[in-house]
Amino acid sequence: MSLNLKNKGINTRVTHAGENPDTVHGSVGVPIYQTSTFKFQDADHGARLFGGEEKGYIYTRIGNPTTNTFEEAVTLLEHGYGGIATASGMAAVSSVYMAYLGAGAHMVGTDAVYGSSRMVIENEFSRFGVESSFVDTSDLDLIRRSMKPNTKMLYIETPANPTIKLADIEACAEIAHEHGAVLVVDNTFMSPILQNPLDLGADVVLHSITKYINGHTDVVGGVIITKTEEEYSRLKPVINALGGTMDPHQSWLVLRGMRTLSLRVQRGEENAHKLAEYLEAHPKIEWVRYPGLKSHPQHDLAKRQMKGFGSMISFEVKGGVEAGKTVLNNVTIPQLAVSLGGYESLIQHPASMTHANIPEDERVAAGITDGLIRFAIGTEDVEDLQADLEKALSLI
Ligand code: LCS
Repeated sequence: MSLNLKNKGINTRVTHAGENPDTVHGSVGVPIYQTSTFKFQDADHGARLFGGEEKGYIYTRIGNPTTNTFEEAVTLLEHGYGGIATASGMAAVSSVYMAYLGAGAHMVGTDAVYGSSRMVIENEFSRFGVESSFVDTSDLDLIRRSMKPNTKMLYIETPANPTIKLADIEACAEIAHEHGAVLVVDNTFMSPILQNPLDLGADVVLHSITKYINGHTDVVGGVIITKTEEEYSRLKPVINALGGTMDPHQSWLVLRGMRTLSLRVQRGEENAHKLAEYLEAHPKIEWVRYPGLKSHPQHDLAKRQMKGFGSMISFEVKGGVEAGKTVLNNVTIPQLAVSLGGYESLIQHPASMTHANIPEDERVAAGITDGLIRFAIGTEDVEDLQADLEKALSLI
């Protein structure tokens, strides 16, 4: 009897999606098909595979059983039609841009996206005649005003990195579709456990799986999931041709990491909620932004479109950059490193690190102020994290 996961809950899906792809030996663990190419049965078989008359593997850049198992599993979690795994999150982002944008096209994007997702448009795609408007996508009227007759894509990150501002996915889908544009959502900060943009009208969702989906800070990767066969058929040849596909060993590691995704996400969120409340009440803290706090300007939207509030917090210490450095240099459990979504807590300073490539005026206009500290909360004991922060804050 085969297991039908379509009618099962998210925890059952995460545990069993992509199980038993080995029909030869029945291995429970997913095998790694570490091969670059696949042998045809005969000349006609090879021709049929290339002609698309028969399904089968040809060459690992185009498709591989281990990678395909991961793609099917993550597609099931995002309620999509098809998934395409990529070598990194940026390979996913750039491939989506390449598929939908060209000379004379315009895109509207979240101003506080991950730095490279913005800079690759402003510095590279602009050389090929792509226009862009990066705006505060928590403001629906501003999005509407930014759309032009040649806008082909609305690209949002929600919550945005690192301002933790939200965009209303359903409303963005409506605006994009009214203008004949696609809505693409970078769902990295939520993971498929806490937010499913395709259910809210998005056409394409993508993740840096370097973060929550892999969750162990040992792999870089990305994935794109489409809502329809049409979007999948638009994207798949672009990624095959650009070559930023995922390697079979990478796919195996990511599948292994993904099995504990819902447990890690739940634990991280519990910790984050408590720490956000602790920081908000602390006399040395200027402000805290976390979607689970009533003080978050879009707390109601968070409750409506997200299944949980996640484990990313941003905050600013009274005394600005220098006081912030005291915290960064004196915490001992969170490690001072970029990235997020791993089992361990990480802390960093976006203005001088992840978002340093954005020109200062644009960065500050997007709300990424000099004093902002980004805190990615892991699965440690929350009492230990709080005591560690308290000690660092006491040194200011
Ligand atoms: N999208 C988001 C929301 C990200 O945070 C990142 C990387 C990417 C896409 C790109 O993914 P990658 O190619 O690195 O897998 N964010 C990082 C960050 O915040 N710190 O270091 C990398």
